[in-house]
Amino acid sequence: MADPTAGITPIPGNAPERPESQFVTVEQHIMGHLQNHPAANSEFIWLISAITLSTKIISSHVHRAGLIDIWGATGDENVQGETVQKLDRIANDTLEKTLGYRGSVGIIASEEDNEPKVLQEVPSTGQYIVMFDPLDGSSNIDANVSIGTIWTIFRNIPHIDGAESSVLQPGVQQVAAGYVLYGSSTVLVYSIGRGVHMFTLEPQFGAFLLTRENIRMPEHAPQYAVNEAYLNSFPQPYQDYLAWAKDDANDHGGFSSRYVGSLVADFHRILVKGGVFLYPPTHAQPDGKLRLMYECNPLAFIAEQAGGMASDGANRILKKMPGNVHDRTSLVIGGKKNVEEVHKFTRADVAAAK
Ligand code: P6P
Repeated sequence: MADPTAGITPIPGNAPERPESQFVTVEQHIMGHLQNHPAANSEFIWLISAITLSTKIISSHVHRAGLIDIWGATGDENVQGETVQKLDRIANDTLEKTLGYRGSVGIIASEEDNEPKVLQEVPSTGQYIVMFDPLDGSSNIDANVSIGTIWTIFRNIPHIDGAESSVLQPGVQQVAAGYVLYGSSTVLVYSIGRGVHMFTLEPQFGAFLLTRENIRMPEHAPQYAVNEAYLNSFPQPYQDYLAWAKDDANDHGGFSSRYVGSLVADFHRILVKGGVFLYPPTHAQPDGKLRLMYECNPLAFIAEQAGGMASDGANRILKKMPGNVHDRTSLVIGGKKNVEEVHKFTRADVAAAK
């Protein structure tokens, strides 16, 4: 068989030297970065293999949606009151089953489940908590728009009784986080706090192969992503920022707008090309729409590891203390200078200093 990795040359980073022709899987890459890392153990790699396996299975379903009867809704509603798509259910069940076989996973929490689930009672084994949005943007499935899986890993806190309280940790406690984008290709992006790295699924033999290392988010790009239909219900500072961004007379030379309406797709574009994503508070969603624990925290971890920033418009996302596993938050995430431009309007302290 021809070398399947021919032409896949990772952008050199600080990874250990290896022959150009050798391909690097996610598990192999993490092993290379784990020296004296708190998660440096085989249990962690075994856990990561549940995420790579699950998302390969989900990818195969997503890319066959329509060919087999997985389109449309199940007729159920999830804890969010949202209609559960068949693919949502498939993705959620796949993640729960594979993670369930990993003895190191003590607790899982999903956007699809009311409460976190305890998988391992004995704290000495279940040392990790895994939280995920199994298929974010799933309402776009039938329109063939890119969708994604977002995941995050925390350490379990066994001396705290009950799953609900163990999962309520601030984002700075994340051990690892990442997402998988099911788009024109299926890409996995992760960080264990040692930079941000991207892998592309090679469908020929079903492996995620390293395609970009140590990704740095552009500090600034004249592009914003927001659902402008809600403009009139945004708090005034957000309206003022958007008016400033649209005003060609300003020294930024004019912004353009890109909005997919699928968080993982919008974020991945910003990670690679720069810009800023905003989901401000609205009349309908006064705390913002997006979920802190399994949407905003993982993406904020990735953004900061890539040199970007993430806030709720005022406060750093990773420092927010959750009150409930399904807490919502407003979100401003993107290039450092892009987010700072927004904060000039949304952070009274910064605005006052102007
Ligand atoms: P709106 C998808 O339903 C989602 O949760 C995110 O993926 C996306 O960023 C957001 O909602 C879009 O929300 O209100 O603009 O449709």
